[in-house]
Amino acid sequence: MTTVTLQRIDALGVITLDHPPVNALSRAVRAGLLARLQEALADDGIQTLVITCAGRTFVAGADIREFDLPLQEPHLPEVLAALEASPKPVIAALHGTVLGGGLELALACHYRVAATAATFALPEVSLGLIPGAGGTQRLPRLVGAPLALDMIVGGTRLDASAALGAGLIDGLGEGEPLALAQGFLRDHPPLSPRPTAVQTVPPFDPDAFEAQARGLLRKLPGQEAPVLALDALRGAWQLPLSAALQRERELFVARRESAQARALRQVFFAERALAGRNRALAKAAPPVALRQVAVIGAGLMGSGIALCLANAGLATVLIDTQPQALERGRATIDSYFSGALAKGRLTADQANARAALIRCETTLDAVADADLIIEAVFEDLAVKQEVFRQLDRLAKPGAILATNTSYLDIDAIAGVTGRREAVIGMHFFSPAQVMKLLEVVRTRAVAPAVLATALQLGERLGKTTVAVGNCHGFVGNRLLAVREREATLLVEEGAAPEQVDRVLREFGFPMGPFELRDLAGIDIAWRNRQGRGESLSPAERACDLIEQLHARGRLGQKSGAGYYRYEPGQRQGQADPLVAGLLAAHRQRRGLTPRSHSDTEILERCLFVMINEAAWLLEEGIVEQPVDIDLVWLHGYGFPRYRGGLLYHADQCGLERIVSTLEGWSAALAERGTRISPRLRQLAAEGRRFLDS
Ligand code: T1G
Repeated sequence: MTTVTLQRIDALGVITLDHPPVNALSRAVRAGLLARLQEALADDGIQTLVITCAGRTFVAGADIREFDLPLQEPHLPEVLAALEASPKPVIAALHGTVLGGGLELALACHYRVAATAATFALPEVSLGLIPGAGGTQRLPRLVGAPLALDMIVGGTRLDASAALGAGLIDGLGEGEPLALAQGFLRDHPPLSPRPTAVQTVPPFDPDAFEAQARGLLRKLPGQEAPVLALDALRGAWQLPLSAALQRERELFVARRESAQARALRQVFFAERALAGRNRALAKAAPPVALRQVAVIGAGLMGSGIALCLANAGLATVLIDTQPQALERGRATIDSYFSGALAKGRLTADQANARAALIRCETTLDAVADADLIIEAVFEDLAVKQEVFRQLDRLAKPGAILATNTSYLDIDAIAGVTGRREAVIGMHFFSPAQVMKLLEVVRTRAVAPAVLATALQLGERLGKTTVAVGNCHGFVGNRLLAVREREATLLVEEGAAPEQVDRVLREFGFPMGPFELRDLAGIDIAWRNRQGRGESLSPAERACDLIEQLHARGRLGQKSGAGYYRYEPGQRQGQADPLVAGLLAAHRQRRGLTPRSHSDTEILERCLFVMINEAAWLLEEGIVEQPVDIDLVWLHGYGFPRYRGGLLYHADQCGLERIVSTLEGWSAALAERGTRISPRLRQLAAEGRRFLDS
């Protein structure tokens, strides 16, 4: 139910927007605001106006759901221009997350007061857009060009005290926003209109500005919106106001239709739909109450998981039977909190309270009171099975036993316990306290309440939590293995690792498969291949580059050399002639005549085999919806967000073209035991898309 009301309190006209859940500026809200404004201006009893919002936040932006519709009047810039032109002073009374069009609305008011917990941002570029209602013109006039650049192009968010210091708001305090506005009015009589747009941008160093802009754009490769947002922003001092506003509007309207904006909108709503599905699952089978959680293994993953739990306010016992490992884990935790304190992310009280939630122990007996136990020990099936035998004996009845394994068979782990229905996978990504993705892996016997508990915990930890089935590598790592295999076959055929990495980096991945392998460690891949034994196809087994590098002690960044050579302290590798020689000798041994590959072939080979494997994941019921696969790779593997996700991208390519391309490789695919998924063929034949299915 949407309402925009005007209430008179003495000579104050209070316009209240009420459009749950976040007061997005839908057409109805814009029309209501314009109508109430005109009523207030016509009412001689009203001398001053206040714009405020009901509910949990002031306007959090334009209504994203309208962006796929034709533009509808009244357009936001016109509404805000009318507001700013008001002959009566207008105060914006702010609280919650004042974002996008909401901040632009506030900027068009003459004064702004905010609750101390309010935050401010123009996040449009994260949606492939630019501020489209005067934000690029009014913000720099209030806060200056450098901070406006950080906010508009860099996505910087300000809290209320920073906003006050920057001149974005004129007052802040505890309590109801309307009361704050009334107090401000009392303390500043008489207020007069103060249009923002007629002010000028405070002087700044243009060279420093351009250097700052270059630095920001370097961090946003491939994204179109930040470049255009910067272009619009420069208009604030390079163009007359009306021309600058016109340019901003033209750029914004064009952005709405762009492929990148469509893709980013798709991701925005997919993330929220997933959270809704997880909440529904948790309602269907009430989760187990978690009073205490135990983590087994204080290594990088275990201590990261303990941090996630403590940050979510959960009492945690971190257990490692190796005292030195436990000390290292504790040190990791303490340095995390002292770092958060130093950077101002946490107050001293918050940091101390969270650190105190983590108790360290050296005996597995300490799991006795835990409602959930997350195992994060060495990635070896026998080792994990032994730990689960002990946990099964020591954990209290009803306790849930979770494993953080990243690809091992969880049914084989559950099978050694007497409580298979209570065993589940919770695959965190490293570093756990940073990475958003959590794969919750169902076993054959898992109880619905156990699944619900893990999903609810994932949401509580702020993770993108995706329920997946049990198979080698689950969803994320199974697709990673397919991409890695294809990349390795490409270099066996004659491509250089640095070419493959460049192509995938230019597509938008943070790094290519060989850079990633060197980062994660060649020894991890070596152990994985050893563990896969029989399941390696002859073609994969023959392509033993990993074994050759491993045998030479080239373990990647950690040993100074892997596929690339690393100068001491350098994370950026250099192509290594030794590896080129090793590849040439390998091809010779295998009787392969090296050939060149186009960038297009490299990209399509890597992506299309992943898309085919993703279709198999759907076919096998490992994952419920195509969008889940997209969210796994967006949040766990750096798939470029502005491309919408792996299967969203497949839909943009066209499934028919993908199938016909795969059929062109069918002989090579057959050699490595890969078949084209019937699901993919069917969708292509019916002219459908993954994300419609
Ligand atoms: N439009 C439509 N729906 C929105 C929305 C929006 N701007 N923001 C949130 N929702 C819905 C969301 O889909 C979900 O719906 C519910 O609100 C709760 O959201 C002209 C062009 C505000 C920080 O980018 O960052 O203004 O799933 O689960 O975690 O220049 O939502 O319940 O059906 O995220 O508490 C700029 C986007 C738009 C802000 C709240 N604004 N939203 O987070 O709840 S472009 C944004 C958020 C623009 C102007 C330009 C967050 C939040 P459902 P939620 P939350």
